[in-house]
Amino acid sequence: MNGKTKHGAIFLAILLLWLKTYLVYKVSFTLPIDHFLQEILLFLNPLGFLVLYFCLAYFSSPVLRKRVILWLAIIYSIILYANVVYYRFFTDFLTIPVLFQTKNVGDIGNSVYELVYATDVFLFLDLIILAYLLNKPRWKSDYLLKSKDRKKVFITGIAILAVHLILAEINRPQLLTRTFDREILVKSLGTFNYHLYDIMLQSKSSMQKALASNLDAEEILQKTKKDTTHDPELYGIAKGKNLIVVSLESTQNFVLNYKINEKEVTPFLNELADSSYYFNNFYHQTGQGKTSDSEFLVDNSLYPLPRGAVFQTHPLNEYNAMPEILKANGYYSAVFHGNNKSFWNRDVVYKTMGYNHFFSEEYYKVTDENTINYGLKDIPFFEQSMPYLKDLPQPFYARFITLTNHHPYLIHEDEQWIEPYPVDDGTVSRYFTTVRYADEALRNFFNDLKKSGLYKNSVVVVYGDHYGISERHQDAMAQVLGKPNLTAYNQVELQQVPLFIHVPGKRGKQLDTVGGQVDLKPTLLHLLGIDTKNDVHFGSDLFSEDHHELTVLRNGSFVTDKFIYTNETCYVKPFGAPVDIRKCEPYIEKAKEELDQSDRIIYGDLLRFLK
Ligand code: GP9
Ligand code: MN
Repeated sequence: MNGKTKHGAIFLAILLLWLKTYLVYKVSFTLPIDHFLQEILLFLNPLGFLVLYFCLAYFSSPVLRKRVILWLAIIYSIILYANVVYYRFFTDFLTIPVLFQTKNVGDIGNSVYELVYATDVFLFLDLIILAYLLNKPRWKSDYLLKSKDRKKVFITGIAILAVHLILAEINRPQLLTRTFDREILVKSLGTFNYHLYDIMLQSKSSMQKALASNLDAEEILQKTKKDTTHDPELYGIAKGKNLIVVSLESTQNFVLNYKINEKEVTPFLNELADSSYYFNNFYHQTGQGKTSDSEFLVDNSLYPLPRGAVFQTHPLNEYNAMPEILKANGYYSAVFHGNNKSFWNRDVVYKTMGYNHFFSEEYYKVTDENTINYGLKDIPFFEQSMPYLKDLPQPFYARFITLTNHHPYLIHEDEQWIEPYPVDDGTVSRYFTTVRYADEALRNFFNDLKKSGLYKNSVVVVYGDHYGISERHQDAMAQVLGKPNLTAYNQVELQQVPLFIHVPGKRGKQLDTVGGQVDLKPTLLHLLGIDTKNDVHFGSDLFSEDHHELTVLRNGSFVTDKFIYTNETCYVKPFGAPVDIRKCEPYIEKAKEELDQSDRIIYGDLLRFLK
């Protein structure tokens, strides 16, 4: 047997999967490459892992080895493909907590058809080639491999991985300790090393609670600023009034005042901007938990987690959520949502957060006609909610979660009140039609609130939960926004969601204050005259003159009154020219620290030490 073919089968598998992974990086993921080192890293990053991974085949008996190699290749390919499909929907990579959320992922029903392409079979072509080649007698050589040679392969794998990690660290110092952005992790580490890293994070976070002590709690909670600044005129202006909060599914700020064929996409929201406080510089700060993350932000003024949905991973933590605080002030609280109660683990979390009642799907008359996509359509949802709302003991805190404007943005023809946007991208094109529908649903709801007399007695808040159009649609979005192309700066701007706060007796006003969902809790409590000095929160009152103008997004990008920081670049507003990084430096550490502290509170379940 000559030396060359000894490891043949393994090398063949490594080579095929290596090339496939690189191809997937280039075709299926959008991984911006800023310089040559990054391109080298991207090319190299599957290799070290693959060599070590296929060393596993050496543990099998020589007779079975070829079969084991094939199975290893199949498993690798399935994980890679799962990432491709997940990426198509979320522009993000899988994490361990997300894998345990399969119930919700399964529920994306309609969306899945859009996410699996016929051409995907090419992603498995290498397996067929591999199976065919391994069947040829030439690869028999692997049977005779000596243990000395196996060691050589293993050591080569370690060496490649070491070189790769050193390059990755040069490219981005503190990669493993300070990075919240999965895109950078995958780009530098590679999909599979990243998964291993993720498994490590998972074990670490599980241990953090067990190891957390009163002392940690004191240290972190000391550091967490308790921003209690407020506007003296507005503080307590709605004392004793009801609080109604509406979450608008996937609604981004750019749809406001947008027209298609001279027709407004959001005629009602545009009117609402005249009769309430409208924040046009307001950001979602959600991560993988999407809607549930936005709910978490609003009720707790803590950041959601960098991986997975906090609703799923930490539902039984001790929180000091809005419903609990309001309960202590005589309020009754309820959530209304036309989807099944266990989606995002809501039924469990709402109890933890102190809600008195959850009106989920089972409280509504749901028929084939009045549902689309995920569940009950927004118009019947609000209509059927009204009797329940009127019966709640007052004052109440009521949250409504809309649903119709959800990917893949489906609408019945007779309810399509605006033309789809003329662009060759179905998602972007249809998006406008479901936004238009949700806008009408909201108009009806406000009319009903007025008729019932609740309107004049309630603070009504409406906000967008998170983006609806992911970065994957940037070509179509550039067209929508009339720009030649979209920059990283534009992508951050696109994370703006609308926020309206209607305060009885107060006229409309547009506010340019930079803020995010984390700010809602102190803002709303202050309007109701409830002080926040003993509450652990990361937000600050949007109406305060001293409002903390640093809005940190969950991936570590941030926005201040003057700058936007993303992809390690500092951009100056309003046109987004890149500027010297030093301009952003004062905030970079702060932003990281804020996310880090919030994470430590959740992982360690530190609020339990406060009780
Ligand atoms: C599901 C709804 C949508 O109940 O809130 O969730 P999302 O996919 O947007 O997180
Ligand atoms: Mn949502």
